[in-house]
Amino acid sequence: MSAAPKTNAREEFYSRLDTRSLAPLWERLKGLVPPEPQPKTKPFLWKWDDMRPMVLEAGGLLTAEEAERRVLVLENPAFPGMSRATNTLYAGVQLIMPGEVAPAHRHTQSALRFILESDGAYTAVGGERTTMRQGDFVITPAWAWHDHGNHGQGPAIWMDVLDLPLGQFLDTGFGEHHNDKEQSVGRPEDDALWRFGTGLMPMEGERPYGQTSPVFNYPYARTRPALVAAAKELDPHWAATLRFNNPYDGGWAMPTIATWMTHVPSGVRTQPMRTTDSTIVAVAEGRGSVTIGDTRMTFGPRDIVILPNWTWRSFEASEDLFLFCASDRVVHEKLGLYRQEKSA
Ligand code: 1HN
Repeated sequence: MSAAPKTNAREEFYSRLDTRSLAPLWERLKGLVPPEPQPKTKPFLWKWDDMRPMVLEAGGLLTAEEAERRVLVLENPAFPGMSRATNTLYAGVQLIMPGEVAPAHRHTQSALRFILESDGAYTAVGGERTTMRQGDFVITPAWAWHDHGNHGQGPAIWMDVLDLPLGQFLDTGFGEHHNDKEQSVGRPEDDALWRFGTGLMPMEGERPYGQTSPVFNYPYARTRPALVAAAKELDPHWAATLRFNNPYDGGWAMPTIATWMTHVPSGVRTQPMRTTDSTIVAVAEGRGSVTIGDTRMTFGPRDIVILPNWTWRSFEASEDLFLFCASDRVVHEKLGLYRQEKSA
């Protein structure tokens, strides 16, 4: 699919087309249908030791309430000014100091939190609070009221991931504020986990959050031992990987963001693979390195790494690694676009 050679007559024709908002497809086809995906997202690493003091500094400049959400956006250098960690996902690090409240609001975007540091922070979703502990994966379904607070002694810091860029593409993003700073809480803590997260399901009743899992906190205290158990048999490319599922149908926990955790035991190196989705990785525990294309990055606990789409990657653990991952894979699968390639 190479473009036809340019001649003066053709060029002159193209500029006349342009004045009528028309364009020659044959000049564009190659760019529109390349022989393989052309990733724009760049590999990137945010170090916890850089992020933490800066988000705490923001805490000295304005309150959570003033900010509405006091967050440092993780902006991929490929997308300056666009609030994108990858081509399709937004990510940031949010701070709530003891006694503060991030006021209740809701929006059409789906959000998740991966907790990096917390001593008694909570979020409320749909009339229920959950305490957020380090390593927990917490979901805010689309259009669910949510507010956050901190009853602990120290700062609470977590990574937010939202499907904002996807919503921007579809032009479906909007939200509203709650009349009250905090929504009223009508159910006991961990109610959702007891009703939906024990291998049991209510016999009757509607799905409370449409396509999103009704379990909104997947505690690390449960995930970690499951990963350790799974590591008895390692996959050469995925090591020990478990995905977070929706108990209603066994599918992904969220309709637009795929989430899973990978455990790479110390000394193990995964075989290179590439996938059509782009992935945000937060290090829950451990140290190691990742080779992304020809870039090698060394990381430690609570660092955040971007794996661009369709780029070879391989992890190596120098200490037992536990990685939280979020990608747009679920959207690729729904649209029949997901592909992966694995080195032998
Ligand atoms: C949001 O609602 C939160 O609820 C965090 O914590 C980050 C980024 C953009 C739009 C809404 C939150 C957000 C956000």
